Amino acid sequence: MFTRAIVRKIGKKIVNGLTTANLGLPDYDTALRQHNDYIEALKKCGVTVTVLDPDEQYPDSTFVEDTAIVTERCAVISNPGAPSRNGEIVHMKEVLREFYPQLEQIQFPGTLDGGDVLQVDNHFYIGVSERTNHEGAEQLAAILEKYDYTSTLVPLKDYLHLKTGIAYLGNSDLVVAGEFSEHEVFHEFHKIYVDADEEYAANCIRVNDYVILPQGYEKTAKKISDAGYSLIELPMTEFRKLDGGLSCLSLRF
Ligand code: CIR
Repeated sequence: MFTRAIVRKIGKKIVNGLTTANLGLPDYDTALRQHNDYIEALKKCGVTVTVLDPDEQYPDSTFVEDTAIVTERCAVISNPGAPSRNGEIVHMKEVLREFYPQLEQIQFPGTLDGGDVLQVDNHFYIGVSERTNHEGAEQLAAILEKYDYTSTLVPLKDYLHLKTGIAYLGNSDLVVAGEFSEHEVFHEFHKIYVDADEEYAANCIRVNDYVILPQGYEKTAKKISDAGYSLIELPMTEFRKLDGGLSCLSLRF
């Protein structure tokens, strides 16, 4: 059960965010509307949302998920692997202190993006990616162990982040796309497969009684709905242009 979420309003500089998507530049006004819809959706799920001011120093700073790992027992400030994003953690550390008096932190030479961390009950899957190096993943595993959590490292082949291609809904239901569809590490889960042409929809989030899904991915929406979940579908076109998905836009705890 999530009671809180932290999001950061988009700034005008969002157009300068990192991307590999080749979908053009995001439109600020549309992105702002989509972000507002996102906040409303979280509220509908019963979550109290802390909305941080835009941070024009960091174009990607609306993707707050990458700056921390928040759990029931601890919070860990990450160490984002993209140099242009690393400074985002400074303010997030201040913000999270209000909720978690004792914060853990990933240290150089370890790097880690929160988007590479998937929690499944008391176990964590940690992607080793272009952003999260082995050292960073090992540091996180060691921190989590102190709090009686277990973890598995998952080297990535293609995806930017682990959660770009995977989401855990609960009840052993795992939404998987691309390289994770047949990955041996996830063999024991009940899989909801996302077709290649709907790959972006694999980054969905379960928030209490709902699964929030990007709008326009009808096959995936049907599969998740058929599995018994209530859906909220949100337009995400502008964030997709920056390789950003639904999970990236909030820290939920
Ligand atoms: C970046 O490349 O860092 C941002 N443009 C997108 C971050 C997406 N975050 C995530 O998947 N957790």
